[in-house]
Amino acid sequence: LNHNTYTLHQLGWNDWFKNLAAELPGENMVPARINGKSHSNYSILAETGEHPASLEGKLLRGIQNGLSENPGVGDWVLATLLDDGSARIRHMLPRKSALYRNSSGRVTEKQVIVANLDYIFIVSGLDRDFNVRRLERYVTMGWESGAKPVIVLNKADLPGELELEGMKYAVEAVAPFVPVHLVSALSGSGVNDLEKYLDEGVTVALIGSSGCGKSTLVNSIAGIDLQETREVRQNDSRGRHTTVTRDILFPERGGILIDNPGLREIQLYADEESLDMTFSDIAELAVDCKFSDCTHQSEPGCNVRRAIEEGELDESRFESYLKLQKELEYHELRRSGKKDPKLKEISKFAKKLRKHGKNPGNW
Ligand SMILES: Nc1nc2c(ncn2[C@@H]2O[C@H](COP(=O)(O)OP(=O)(O)OP(=O)(O)O)[C@@H](O)[C@H]2O)c(=O)[nH]1
Ligand SMILES: [Mg+2]
Ligand SMILES: [Zn+2]
Repeated sequence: LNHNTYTLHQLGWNDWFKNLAAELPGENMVPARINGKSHSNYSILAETGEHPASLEGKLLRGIQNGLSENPGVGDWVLATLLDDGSARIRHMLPRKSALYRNSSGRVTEKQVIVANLDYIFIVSGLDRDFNVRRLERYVTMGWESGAKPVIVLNKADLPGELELEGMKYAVEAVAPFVPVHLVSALSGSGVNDLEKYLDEGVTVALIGSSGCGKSTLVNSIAGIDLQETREVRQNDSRGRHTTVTRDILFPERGGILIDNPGLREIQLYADEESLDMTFSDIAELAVDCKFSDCTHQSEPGCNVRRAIEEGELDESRFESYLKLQKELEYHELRRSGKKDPKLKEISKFAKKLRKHGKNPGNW
């Protein structure tokens, strides 16, 4: 078990959550943050330390009836601590930000990957994993999350120096406004540059394909090998032993790191505005198309096609944009009637930039 205890502030608690919690009914409840989940078994961190937890029946039914979302790692909850050291989760607090994906089931549903993050480290290995098209996909999810995306190109010890600069340049070209870091989690080079994002109460989540080095990086940032301390044994409802992997780590310098298992295939969950953030170069070009609803296929006076023809815009980037746009439309159609009100809330990608507070490229 984890013997460290953390203050609520160290866990990421703030006045925003405090005010929301004050609205919720119930007695004998304490705030806690979910740091592990396996099926219906949860692990939560409260001021008293770590507790195995399960959802209260009423909350569970609310989730089944679509009245409440399913809590995930990073979520803040209100829980009642029981005498045996376990806890009952009674409410989930609204999310400040969250990374979602679309489920690949029969009906598209959004699933939370991690909640309440301030920064999202999009990790890519500078090996065979390197793929700018996939990065565009992750960056779009990153903008959608409401957290600030940061690209971390890992395994910088592998390519030669010239090649390295070329790769960084290629990534900067496809991810406007997103800072890009070259690091080697293995040798530790460049890892210090990532520490500036971490501060007490600040949550950083890592995503990226399996094998890109997220866990190695998390250990390198935290400065210790935490791997073996990361599993919690607990009993499930039938008394069986199950293992919940803890995904939240606390580096000594402060901050909260959330590791995630690599996603084999990412079903994009995002809206048009997040796509426009990722492809802001195309969105800007489109402003000067003759028709405001130009699809950039064969319309006269299309500024996007002009830019492609004149070599200003990479055609494969434009194709990537169209592909992701199609995918979003497809999921939109399949989504089970329930429309996320947030989809309509924000009308321009510029708004999102402003929300993040100017000075992009250098959070
Ligand atoms: N050369 C090199 N190898 C690295 C580096 N970082 C990680 N690796 C290796 O890459 C492999 C995968 O690393 P992990 O940290 O397990 O990758 P992950 O992203 O956590 O993978 P999943 O948990 O499956 O999503 C391991 O063999 C690491 O030793 C690096 O900076 N350079
Ligand atoms: Mg891992
Ligand atoms: Zn056009």
